[in-house]
Amino acid sequence: GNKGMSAGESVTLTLQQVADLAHAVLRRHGLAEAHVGPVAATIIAGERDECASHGVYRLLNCVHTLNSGKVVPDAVPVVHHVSPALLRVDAAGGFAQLAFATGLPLLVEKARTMGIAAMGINRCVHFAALWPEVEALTDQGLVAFACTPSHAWVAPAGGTSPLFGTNPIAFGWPRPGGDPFVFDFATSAVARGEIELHRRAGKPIPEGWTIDAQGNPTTDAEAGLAGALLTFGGHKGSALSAMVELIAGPLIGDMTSAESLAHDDGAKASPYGGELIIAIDPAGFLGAAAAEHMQRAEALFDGITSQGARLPSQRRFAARRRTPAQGCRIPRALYEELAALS
Ligand code: NDP
Ligand code: PYC
Repeated sequence: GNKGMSAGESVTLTLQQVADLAHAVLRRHGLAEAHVGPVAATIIAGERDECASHGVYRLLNCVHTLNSGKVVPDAVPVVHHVSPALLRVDAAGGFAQLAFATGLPLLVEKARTMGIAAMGINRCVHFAALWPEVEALTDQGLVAFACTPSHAWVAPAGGTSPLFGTNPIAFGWPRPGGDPFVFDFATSAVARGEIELHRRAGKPIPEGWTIDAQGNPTTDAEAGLAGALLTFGGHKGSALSAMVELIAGPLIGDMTSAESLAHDDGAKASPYGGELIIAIDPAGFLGAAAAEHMQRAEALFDGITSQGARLPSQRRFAARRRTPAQGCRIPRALYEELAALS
């Protein structure tokens, strides 16, 4: 959302400055030290990969959520073995990042032993992008899937009242010797954070993202945020969004997006509830032959890129290689707001 900004309207920070800012803001607002590292890491990664809606902008949500008492700042996640292929992590009301990191080694171990394993995170506050989590699994050579409900902001296709969350779905596939294949997107036409960035910048939003409170299409970010987001791909995104509600909600004993919004009770804090993460070991089906078949999968990616199409995450990985030297460009107004909170 911030591309093409003149030097006067933005500031450029090194990744170290981004990290210092994130750590300082989170510490100043009472987040326990065990959480500061994992929470900051996901925000720094977002800024490094030029994901404006889930980079340092998210610090505002974190601070607001901390200030409103809707997250337990010193929660201690507890891991429960459920069965040989299942584990649950009770985040105890804390941010999801520490809970994810706490459960990750056991998820990996179970996936390697059983071929497939799932981790349900319960009672977590999730404000972030999902790709850092699926990349933690592709880094271990595993195929990964993750999803989480959010708050009821999205109307089902054919309806006009907010019911679903923006409900992201992320998938990761490890690739020999290269960046993984990763996609991660909201099942709404766009993440709500992206619409918020348009509102902050005073920019209209494209048609098809939202309807206003009367159910009419709108390109006004404020009116759209007060109405409902639309699903992506009509009934298809709507069904996928319902799936996320089900498998990362009742299936793991946690909240739907409507329940999360009711729990929020007007505080406008980040969503609260569960997350489902599935890890699959390619060696589970194929044993020693897995490497040969993973190599064969490369033809699919070549088939995409050889016709000029791009892979999802290709933009992010390009940014990741650029920002360590070039730094991260942040809207000046956002930087000043965050600096005042640090
Ligand atoms: P986008 O609509 O921008 O879609 C993002 C995905 O699509 C990325 O994998 C992106 O890769 C890929 N992509 C974009 N354009 C192309 C293209 N032309 N060709 C191929 N691939 C493409 O993102 P959203 O607004 O839907 O979501 C943004 C983020 O918000 C996600 O990370 C999501 O996890 C997060 N989110 C989190 C929520 C939560 O509750 N925790 C709720 C909702 C969203 P690339 O990055 O390389 O452009
Ligand atoms: O952008 O929709 C969103 C979002 C919700 C929670 C985190 N991001």
